[in-house]
Amino acid sequence: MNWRIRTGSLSLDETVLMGIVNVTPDSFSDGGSFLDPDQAVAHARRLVDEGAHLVDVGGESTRPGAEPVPEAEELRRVIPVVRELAASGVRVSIDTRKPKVAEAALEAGAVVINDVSGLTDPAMRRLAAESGAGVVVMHMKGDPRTMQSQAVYTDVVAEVADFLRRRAEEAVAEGVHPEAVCVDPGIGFGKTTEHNLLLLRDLPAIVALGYPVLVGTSRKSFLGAITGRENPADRDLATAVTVALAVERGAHAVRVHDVAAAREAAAVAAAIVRAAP
Ligand code: HH2
Repeated sequence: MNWRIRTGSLSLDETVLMGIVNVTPDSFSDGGSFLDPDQAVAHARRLVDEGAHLVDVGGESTRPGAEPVPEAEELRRVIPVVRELAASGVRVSIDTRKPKVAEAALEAGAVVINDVSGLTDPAMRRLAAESGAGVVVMHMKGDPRTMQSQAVYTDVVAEVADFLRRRAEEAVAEGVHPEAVCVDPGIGFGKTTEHNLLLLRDLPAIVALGYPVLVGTSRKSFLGAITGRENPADRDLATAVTVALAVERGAHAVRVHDVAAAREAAAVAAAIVRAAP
């Protein structure tokens, strides 16, 4: 199985490692660390050296309660970083909800659109179809400002799977190549700890949709709630456990801050899954 991205495809035989680079002052874990474009580029290169297949560049925090960032400011933050990385051959995914930002990032060389609003904006679907970019369709309830007050589900796994199926089908109907679509249950986006755990436990229900599945648990607050680790940077061990379990349950890609740890966790989990008698 392959995931079609703009310039070719990524093999899913091995877990795809998406390294996180937030060019923001306020991301919950690395906010303020990589606001300077040179620092962001240097960090992205470190992640590639550690094994990242893709680097996810974002200029707007989507942590619960985060304030939206104006388009011009988001462009100012991310485009120089995308341009420099893409020019040196790094595969870049642009983490944005704004079609204009995605479009400029694609022009600067990005190959994947990572849209945490699930391609709800028709302009984003059009752009995805016309550009041939890979797309991540993620589940979120409401928007980052309000999502935690909307964390109400009758059956979270069925509802998230149904949302992803409908959004993916809509994108394909509007011209996005079916093999360009990757789906993501949106861990932490309008979900309680219990909802996140159920989505991870029952991940095979998302995998059964037939699209590549990306999982983003990295350093998120439910891991702090379980382990007592208050500082997000201290949650990489807990994150690695989720990576192993997600891979064991069929995830094809993971979005992480600590790429080196995730790489080992994914490799061990995949080896166990594939062990021959
Ligand atoms: N999580 C975050 C941001 N983008 N994209 C996808 N596809 N899946 C995710 O789970 C996901 C995502 C939030 O994490 P982070 O970027 O570390 O923090 P912030 O939103 O505060 O910048």
